[in-house]
Amino acid sequence: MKKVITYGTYDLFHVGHLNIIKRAKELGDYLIVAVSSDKFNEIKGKKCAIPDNERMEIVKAIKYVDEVISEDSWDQKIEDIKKYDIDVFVMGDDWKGKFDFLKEYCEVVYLSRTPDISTTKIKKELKLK
Ligand code: C2G
Repeated sequence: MKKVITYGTYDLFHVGHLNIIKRAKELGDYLIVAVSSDKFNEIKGKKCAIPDNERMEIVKAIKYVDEVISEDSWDQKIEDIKKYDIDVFVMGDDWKGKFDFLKEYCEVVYLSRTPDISTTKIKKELKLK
């Protein structure tokens, strides 16, 4: 069984998030999505509109997703890849090159981002702070 993993905040879930999850699943048979906890988002300097438990619930409900885990630190990826026996690590290409160090543990794939949609854009349009 080919296992795939991807990481993200998935705040104000939108079609860009759905596209990368769908395409990540197409690269294997089993997809794990690591969703950033509120605690970790503070470290990332990201203020979420939606709390982590709800962001995880939404991602869990997506038919392409087999398992959801919490992302609590930048450096849990190697441990996750070993712990979950991951074959493919996937991220949007806004991260291109940033995770090449994982190549000694699994395949690293950067997929093109969906244009013209982002959580920041949605917040701006809704005039959220
Ligand atoms: N994404 C995309 N197209 C968009 C917006 C996002 O393909 N229009 C992808 C991103 O490239 C990422 C995933 O959707 O792979 C989740 O995006 P975010 O929720 O913004 O996650 P991010 O803040 O990039 O956190 O350790 C990695 C971090 O947790 C990634």
